[in-house]
Amino acid sequence: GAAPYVICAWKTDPKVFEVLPSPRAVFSLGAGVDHLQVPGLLRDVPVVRIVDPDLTMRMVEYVTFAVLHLHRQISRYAQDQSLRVWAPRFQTAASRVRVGIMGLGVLGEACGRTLAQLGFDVAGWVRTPREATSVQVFAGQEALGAFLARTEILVNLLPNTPQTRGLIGADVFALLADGARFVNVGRGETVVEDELAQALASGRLAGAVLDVFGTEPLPADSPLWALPGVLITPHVAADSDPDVIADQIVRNIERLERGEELAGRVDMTRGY
Ligand code: NDP
Ligand code: OXD
Repeated sequence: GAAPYVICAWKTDPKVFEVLPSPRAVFSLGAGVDHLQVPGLLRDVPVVRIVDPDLTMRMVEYVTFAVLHLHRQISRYAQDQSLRVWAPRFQTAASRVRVGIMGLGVLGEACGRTLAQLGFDVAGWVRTPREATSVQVFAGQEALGAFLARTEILVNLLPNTPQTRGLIGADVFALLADGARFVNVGRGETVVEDELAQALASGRLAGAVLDVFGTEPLPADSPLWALPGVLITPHVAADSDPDVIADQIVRNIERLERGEELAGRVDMTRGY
């Protein structure tokens, strides 16, 4: 029969790629492509991800919400409200709060810009050294300690790759500034979840907003559900608009037909 044309995939059964190992392209239906690191998919098949201003703005919305939620002590006030308690607390100025974003890619950059506009003192951590940008940038493993030491609200926007898997655990939490809080919107696999629960239970972390988990749905017996100061959402930080995805795929198929470079192609040997 004819060679399969393209595959559009979101957490597809890897068996698909055993049966159809050489499509002309694979389109991830999300920004992440970790679900496409599957044996059977040939190395030279182009893999494309979603890069879209609408998705980016949704992530900016969510991360801004999460940082403000933690910064403005909303879980404390929600608890007070449930007890009919009126208890104003000291509020630090945003300019005195150091936010650190792990992963300053398409999404991390945009989130950093908005948080800086709100007055937060923002820095980012990346893999590859880069020229100075609107926020302070720390690059590579050797700069991770300095980045963490300055960070009071840590935002994880890293992709799930062999290098980032299990990267955020007790060691990382121990290096953060006093009273640190955590936002995870990257991937659950980058976090050692029982060490996260421990850091929250012990008070090493003073709060968290968590959207992604090692196992999704988050199992009912996970301790994370019931920890005070922890807000959990079911992997909804930034959904993709189906019309936008369809349109991007159609335009990329047109490029494929014309023999042009695909937009949003991922280097799968790098993993993101
Ligand atoms: P990009 O590929 O544009 O950016 C990834 C960033 O991570 C880059 O800055 C990159 O560094 C950095 N990075 C990657 N590996 C390492 C490493 N080993 N050490 C240090 N930094 C590293 O991705 P996006 O910004 O578009 O998306 C990020 C992730 O967000 C996605 O992969 C996905 O997992 C997640 N996501 C979650 C959603 C949700 O609803 N919760 C929705 C959409 C995405 P460098 O700049 O040096 O390359
Ligand atoms: C994505 C996601 O990668 O929704 O787009 O997590």
